Amino acid sequence: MRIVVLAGGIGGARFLRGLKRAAPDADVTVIGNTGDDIHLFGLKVCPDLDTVMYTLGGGINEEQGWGRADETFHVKEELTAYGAGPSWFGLGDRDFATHIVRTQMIQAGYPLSAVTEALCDRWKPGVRLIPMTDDRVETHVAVTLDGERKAIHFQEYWVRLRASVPAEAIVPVGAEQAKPAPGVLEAIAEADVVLFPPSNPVVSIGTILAVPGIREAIADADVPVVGLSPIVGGAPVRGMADKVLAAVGVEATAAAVAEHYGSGLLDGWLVDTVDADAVERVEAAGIRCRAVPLMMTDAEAAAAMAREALALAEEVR
Ligand code: GDP
Ligand code: FO1
Ligand code: CA
Repeated sequence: MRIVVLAGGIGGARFLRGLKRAAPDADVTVIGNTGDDIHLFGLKVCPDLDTVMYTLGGGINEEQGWGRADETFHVKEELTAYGAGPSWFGLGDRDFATHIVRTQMIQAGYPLSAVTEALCDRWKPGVRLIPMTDDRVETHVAVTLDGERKAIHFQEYWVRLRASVPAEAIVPVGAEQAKPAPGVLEAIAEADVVLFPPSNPVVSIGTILAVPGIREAIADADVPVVGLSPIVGGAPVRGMADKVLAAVGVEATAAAVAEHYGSGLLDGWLVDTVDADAVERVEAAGIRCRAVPLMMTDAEAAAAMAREALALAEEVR
């Protein structure tokens, strides 16, 4: 079975770990979000691609959900000693090697998709990880700070400000000019099922869908598209999805997120058992809906969710 998964970082990666367990023989292609990418110290950092690669490759810092296990921060300390900022983004020594190799290959002329493939040759994530585009897309957030309206990089909004101020708009800078990376549209066209893991609907899956051609390819593909809600009990399980959903005028509920994706895209939607009352509303929107446990407490819980998603895909096929 060929499965295509649109993924951000932590939520997507943990779901993918479950999917691999639930469908070990499936051919999984992950279309990764690159809107979180940030250039620091002359290096290109791809947080969501790295989170998927490290998580599935066994190098992730499990508690944090991002960055490397057994990490040290000597380079970061030395940079801070030189007053070389920013100091709010925690780049570890092992992680720096990934960004150095990636930046070297980019500067040698390789597209991000080829670089990602090369990095995955080491990590062997067990899925094909393709960035949504090889072109530069960076998510910026419009905020008002000290009475002044400005657009800041998503990472500054989330990591430095902890999303403590309202997000007034989310702007995937460069998305309109971006083209799907090689293999993305082909993977969607050949898929037997497309899954939207419980990733951030706005700055992860939304950003991937903002690359011209991707949303259309999924909508036009005559295969089941099934998603899982990242919102449980009216709140994100972690992170700032409620803040960025508010920016696009969507309430932070499991049903509202399904409606936001729309029946033109989604055929099925899984909500957590605490949101069973949302099933009727989602079905009324023309999307088949089931309430199942959606907390990824461990790989087996995530595998159970993946099995439910694949079962729902067969039901709507
Ligand atoms: P990020 O790029 O690191 O923010 O990761 P993603 O965009 O892939 O996923 C972030 C989303 O994952 C957040 O909105 C969380 O609510 C969601 N999430 C994290 N853990 C869980 C979980 O155990 N269950 C569900 N349903 N959602 C989760
Ligand atoms: N998230 C944080 O909350 N604090 C950090 O210092 C931080 C550093 C970091 C370094 C490399 C990397 O790949 C990811 C990192 N993240 C950090 C996570 C990153 O902000 C992700 O984009 C978030 O998970 C939201 O998408
Ligand atoms: Ca992310």
